[in-house]
Amino acid sequence: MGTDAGNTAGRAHAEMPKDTCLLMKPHPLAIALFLLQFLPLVCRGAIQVVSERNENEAATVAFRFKNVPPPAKSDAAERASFTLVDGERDINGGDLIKLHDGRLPREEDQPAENFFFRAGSAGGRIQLDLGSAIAIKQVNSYSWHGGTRAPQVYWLYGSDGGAPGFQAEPKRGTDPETCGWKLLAKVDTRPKGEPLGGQYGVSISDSGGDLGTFRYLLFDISRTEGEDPFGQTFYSEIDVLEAGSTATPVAVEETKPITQSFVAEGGKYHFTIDTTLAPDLTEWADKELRPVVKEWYPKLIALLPSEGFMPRTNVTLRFREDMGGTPASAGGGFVNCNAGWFRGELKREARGSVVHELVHVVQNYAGRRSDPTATRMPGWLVEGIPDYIRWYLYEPQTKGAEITTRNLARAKYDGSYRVTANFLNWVTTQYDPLIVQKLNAAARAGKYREELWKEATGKTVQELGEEWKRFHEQRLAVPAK
Ligand SMILES: [Ca+2]
Ligand SMILES: [Zn+2]
Repeated sequence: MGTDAGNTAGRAHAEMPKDTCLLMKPHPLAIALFLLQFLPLVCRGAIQVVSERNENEAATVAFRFKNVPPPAKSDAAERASFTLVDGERDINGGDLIKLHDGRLPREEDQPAENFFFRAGSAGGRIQLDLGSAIAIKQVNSYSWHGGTRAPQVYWLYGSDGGAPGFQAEPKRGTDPETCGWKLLAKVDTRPKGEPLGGQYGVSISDSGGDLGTFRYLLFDISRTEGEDPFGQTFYSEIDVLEAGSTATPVAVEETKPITQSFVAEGGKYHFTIDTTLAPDLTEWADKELRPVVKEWYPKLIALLPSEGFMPRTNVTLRFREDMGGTPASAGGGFVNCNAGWFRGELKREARGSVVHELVHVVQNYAGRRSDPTATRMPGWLVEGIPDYIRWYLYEPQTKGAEITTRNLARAKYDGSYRVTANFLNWVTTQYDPLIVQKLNAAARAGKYREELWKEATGKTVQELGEEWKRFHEQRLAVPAK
């Protein structure tokens, strides 16, 4: 634990001061009355904290609220320097720059686009240095998360840096009010007795004009809950609006969904291709991918029949930018396509990889979660079957699964993907044209057993594997061992 809640613990629920203009401690009645008559002259008004929440369903990438202004660009915070005074940043999140880069997360759970304190910690302190003392009209803060990391709990202090004994970076053990800071507001946007998720906007201002003239601001940020380690608010942006300035709202490209829907087999199967995140691939997907999906999804179902099988009737292909090094993947009725990888493979492997993923959609193998008695289909077959169909039935002309002198030495029947595809093709042509169908049907019923190989071919899978390897060694004229 790098930090302790210290003086912040237990304060989160406190009410904010109604009047921050009295500069003196309580005085005898006479002095108080004396001051009161000047109040309208010396008092700046009252600091107001306006906070609003868009519940999860209503939250959009634009962060729009009724009374809290939208996040701003080119405000004073954008030019300020932010310092982590106390506490540790969570490395799954963004750096402090995320708080004043004039950019917003695009969804409720986008850690890298927010700043938040380390999981399990009690929060911390962040200091803003505006470079020089300026009159501040408003301080606004924004956060977004689907759960307990959404609401904001913090105390805000301001200072012009001029008080004697001023400390620019007071740690949590030090009450900022003892070292030249003024408490401006206590923020706690947690709704009572409701789920905390959503998008929050907080606007701190003064009903009498400006908040004050400050060079420094200090945020003492608390976690929203301590029941689990994940009470650290996802802060998306902090704005500081200078008096007399007009804020430029952050421009948000409202992404219009780009989807194309089509059917196959007279409406029996429905498909959607979603290129919202890769608009440049829309035309290719329409011209090149769509016909493949439309033709091959029903074909794959016919190639892999089994008793009582009800194939999925709705399949969505979506292009994504967050898949790292994975070209494509499938899960449920979804095929995920890595937009970056596809861009480089449009003329080569893009379509075939989708055929491979569609086989996964059709495989629909029994898992132990839904059927505790299901046997396990080995991974090399789960991947070998889609590659067999892809390389030998969909695009045999590309010869993508050949055994050559270069890969022969490493080739093993259970080598998965293309190597297993080659093995399955060999067993199909040499022993049993229905071997793939039989293995698939067994796996779908949760009844795959290694004996299936012997029952179908008279040989064990290991014997077949050795024979297959010898076949290639002789074909490539490599002397057998
Ligand atoms: Ca900003
Ligand atoms: Zn696969």
